[in-house]
Amino acid sequence: MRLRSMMAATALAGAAAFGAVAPAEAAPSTASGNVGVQYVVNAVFYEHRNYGGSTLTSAGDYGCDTNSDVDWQRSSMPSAWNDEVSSWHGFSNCQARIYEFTNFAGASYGAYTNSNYVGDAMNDEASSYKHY
Ligand SMILES: [Ca+2]
Ligand SMILES: [Ca+2]
Repeated sequence: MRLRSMMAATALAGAAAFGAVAPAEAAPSTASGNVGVQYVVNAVFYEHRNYGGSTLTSAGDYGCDTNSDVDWQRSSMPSAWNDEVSSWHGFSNCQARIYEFTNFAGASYGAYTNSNYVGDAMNDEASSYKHY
């Protein structure tokens, strides 16, 4: 019973997050005060391959452009997420590249919009990432 209500809450939160993407992209705003529509989801990282397990949402004030430059980056993962990522979905036109170590060092994988498995070499290794 408890599990069921948790799953329902997760589904609702997911729907709310994705619902916020379109309006924020259509009208990017620097206005503070309405965080609910200011952030867009750029990627969702997953603990397991094939988009399974816990999720880590990467969000920003806006999505990614079509240039090859870096749009967003995170030089270290949240501590609970160091060496955990096994797959991801990209959103808001973003691709992701993951790095073995913090500060974008070591081996890397990507950039891809989606990856249902990062491969044996990079599985449970990601410690930083960039969005393109
Ligand atoms: Ca994993
Ligand atoms: Ca690592």
